[in-house]
Amino acid sequence: MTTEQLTFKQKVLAENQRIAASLRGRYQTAGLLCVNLISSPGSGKTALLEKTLEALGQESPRLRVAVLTGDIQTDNDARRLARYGYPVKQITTGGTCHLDGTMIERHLADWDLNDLDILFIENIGNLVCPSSYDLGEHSKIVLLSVTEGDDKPLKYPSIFFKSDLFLLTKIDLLQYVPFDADEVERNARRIHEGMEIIRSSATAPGGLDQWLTWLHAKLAAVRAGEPALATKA
Ligand SMILES: Nc1nc2c(ncn2[C@@H]2O[C@H](COP(=O)(O)OP(=O)(O)O)[C@@H](O)[C@H]2O)c(=O)[nH]1
Ligand SMILES: [Mg+2]
Repeated sequence: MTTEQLTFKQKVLAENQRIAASLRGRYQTAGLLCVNLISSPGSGKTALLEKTLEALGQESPRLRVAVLTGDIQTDNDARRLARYGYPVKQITTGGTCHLDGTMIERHLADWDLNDLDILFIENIGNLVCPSSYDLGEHSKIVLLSVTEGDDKPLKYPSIFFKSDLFLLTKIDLLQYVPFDADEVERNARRIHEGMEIIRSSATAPGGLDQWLTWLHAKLAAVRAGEPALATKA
């Protein structure tokens, strides 16, 4: 990278940081939990959200949740998620490999955050670019499925370092693939000591129970005043 390119990238990231700080303030004022889901394409972000919205819809009282879902092309995911009766918007980036603060700000423009308890953001399928862009969220959550290889935390350390939670997805397929679930957890904790890890499945009964428990605990912490921290450097 030339010096000019480096300076430009630094300016873009600094501007994003400014917008993220403003979003963080708005989430805080509204007492809203914001989580940013990040993974490779196909690891199960939308499937996780589908099952999560379905489960939350059966709870009483019903939490007020909304979803921003990002993709390079198509509104397929927004259509999948809109079935559950919650507000959903697709962010189509047309080529950009991550969501940034401006895109979030723009798509939140006509939602009153005071009317929401949880905002889910499904990032673009990519383990690299989204890790550099703070969206003001309380937590980045990295998903990796059992078909992707247990060495991936070592190959993509930044996103494992910056995420609060690692969801090991598609655990129902473990019996069919050579994948060492204990080893992937060891690798994740080599990068991020003490990282919280949940094994999940969007297809097995009860496969999301631990995730739902985590989500409720996080919401309770935010309501009790836990701040959203700026993304780790
Ligand atoms: N067996 C199994 N398949 C899953 C699971 N989660 C997602 N899938 C499948 O994996 C594919 C990609 O899932 P999707 O949610 O679209 O991934 P995304 O690109 O990360 O949003 C779809 O065919 C899903 O049905 C799971 O827990 N178990
Ligand atoms: Mg998706």
